Amino acid sequence: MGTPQHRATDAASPAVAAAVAAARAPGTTDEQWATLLARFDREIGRLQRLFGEIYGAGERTDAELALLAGQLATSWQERPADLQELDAAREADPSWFESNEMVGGVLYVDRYAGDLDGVRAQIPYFRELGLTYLHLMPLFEAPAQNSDGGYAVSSYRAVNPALGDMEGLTALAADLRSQGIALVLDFIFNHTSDEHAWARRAQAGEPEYEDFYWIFPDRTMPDAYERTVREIFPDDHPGAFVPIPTPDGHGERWVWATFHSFQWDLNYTNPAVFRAMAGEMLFLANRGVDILRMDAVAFIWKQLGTSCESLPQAHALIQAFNAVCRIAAPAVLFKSEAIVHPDEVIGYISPQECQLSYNPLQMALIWSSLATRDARLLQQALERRHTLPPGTAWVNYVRSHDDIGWTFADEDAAELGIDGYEHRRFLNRFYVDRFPGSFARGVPFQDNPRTGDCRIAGTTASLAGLEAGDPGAVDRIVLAHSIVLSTGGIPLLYLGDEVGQLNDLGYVDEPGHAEDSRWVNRPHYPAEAYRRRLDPSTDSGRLHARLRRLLDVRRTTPELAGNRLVGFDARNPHVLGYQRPGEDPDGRATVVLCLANVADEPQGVDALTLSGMPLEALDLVTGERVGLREGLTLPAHGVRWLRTVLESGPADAPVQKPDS
Ligand code: OTU
Repeated sequence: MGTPQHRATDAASPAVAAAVAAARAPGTTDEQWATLLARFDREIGRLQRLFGEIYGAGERTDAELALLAGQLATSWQERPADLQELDAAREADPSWFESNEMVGGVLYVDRYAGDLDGVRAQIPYFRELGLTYLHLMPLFEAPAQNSDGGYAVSSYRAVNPALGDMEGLTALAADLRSQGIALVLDFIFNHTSDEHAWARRAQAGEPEYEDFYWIFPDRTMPDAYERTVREIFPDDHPGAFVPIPTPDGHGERWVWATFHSFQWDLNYTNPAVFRAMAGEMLFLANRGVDILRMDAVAFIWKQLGTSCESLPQAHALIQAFNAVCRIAAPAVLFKSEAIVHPDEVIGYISPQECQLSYNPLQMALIWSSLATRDARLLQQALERRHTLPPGTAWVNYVRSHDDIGWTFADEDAAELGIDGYEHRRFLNRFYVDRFPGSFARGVPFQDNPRTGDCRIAGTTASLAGLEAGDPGAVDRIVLAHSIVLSTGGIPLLYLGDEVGQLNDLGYVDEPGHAEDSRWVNRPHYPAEAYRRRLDPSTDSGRLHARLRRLLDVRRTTPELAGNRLVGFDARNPHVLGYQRPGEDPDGRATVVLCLANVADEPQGVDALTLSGMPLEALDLVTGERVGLREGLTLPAHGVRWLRTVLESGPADAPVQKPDS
């Protein structure tokens, strides 16, 4: 391979080159070393630039970068051989996650399966569903009660002993991978718990660790920051800061805690924090994690006089973490968790930042369309806000473990004559059953009478009408899932929803959960519903069979890969329409036309509207041929995935323009 050793020195400072060279381990082959140096060559210039943007150019920054570079070189060399192979394989196939075979599931280890062995025991069921991606909710060491469902991490290197241990997690990651399932874990990098060793040492007054957090001796700076930041969990504490004792225990000081008082925000203006967290990230990567869910990305950079959300440095920091992975664990992808205005959500998505992102707009508007029986806001979002940069993908979901916030753009709604404020008020009332005739049985979350802010919580089934006994419930659940399965991206199932699990009102009696209504939508494994799943005379059975069918069809429908979507104006406000152009398994240019009726009565798409389509289509779900010349009728909450073969023209010729 010549003398590739010199190339890393070209792109970086001599200090970086020296640190990398010094990190070479005796067992590393020339070929491995050349591979690593090539990655440094590709990424180190970018990392250096980002460090300059974040920390300012200077000797301290250079020294930190050199330390980091050495750490990266060591980490990749310590990476198990199978993961090093995976690195190369995914570099060679960077769009692996855009396949129509990708399907995700998410679960709490303790609630769904007891422990990590219980998760392993469920692998046959995951295979039955066709999962290729499994998100285990935070499973790290955390405070006994105050853990925010694991989002308050006390050690990133230790598994909560009730669930298993690190060896067990590593083994499970390998088992999942051997079954074609990628492991997704959270990277909770905005904050640690107040029981993390760093927080304890800060509490004890060690200056090195006080500098890991935002600690102030009095209210001067907290007051100044709080003039411009949002309250995220007002039920827990007002503002962004909470009081903590001084090291001597006699006085009071203030620490930044965006979420709960026991979740302390890390101070990324300190480069030592970045380096420490890069170390934790790579530790997890080397255990076999495939995708890191980047928690609370919007909050990681603070600046006086701003909202302290989605600031440019937040992006620079995530890009720097991305560069770290490209060098030391290139198989790993990031998924952005930004549940904010759609203009901000998109800002985190690129191959250089987060390759994947939750799609909170689609999620919120699915529920909006079911409440209003009007598909237009969702239609507009699909036509306007669905496109992504190449090399990235949405993670589409019906609901998550969190609350549902109505994160659509008011400007978009205004174009349809909808007042954003009033619409959110309506949706909140509708979904907590304070609207006459509502089929939904959700509960309010963080109802803030002072600001008028409110979000809602509930399982898919309870929100869709199953708890209320509404006859449309199963159809609505299928409809919601058909959208996340067919619009493009990775569909993510909240496991248990596929058998219609209902709200868990028992959470109020669980230690530490009563104050957080999101626990209503985090039920324990719904054993009864799972038992009924093969019985077609039950709601669970009907739901499971229909979702299984959609999952199977998705897997064998190549048009559903990737993200290309062309709107289809069904000329009926109750009917959502979109086309997925592509090629069928025989290589013919095709379009899959997806239609969904969000109304409670049958709705038609007339013959004129369909006149631009070929004469007939194949209904992919029922296997029937469907004539398109007479128009179509969709039953209440009905869904169709119709493949038409284009008579001529290239695969990318759209059948109908969004505005025609
Ligand atoms: C995330 O959510 C997690 O999903 C939550 O479960 C955690 O409690 C929280 O971070 C703290 O770790 O406010 O209501 O995008 O919507 O980051 C959920 C902004 C949350 C927030 C999101 C946060």
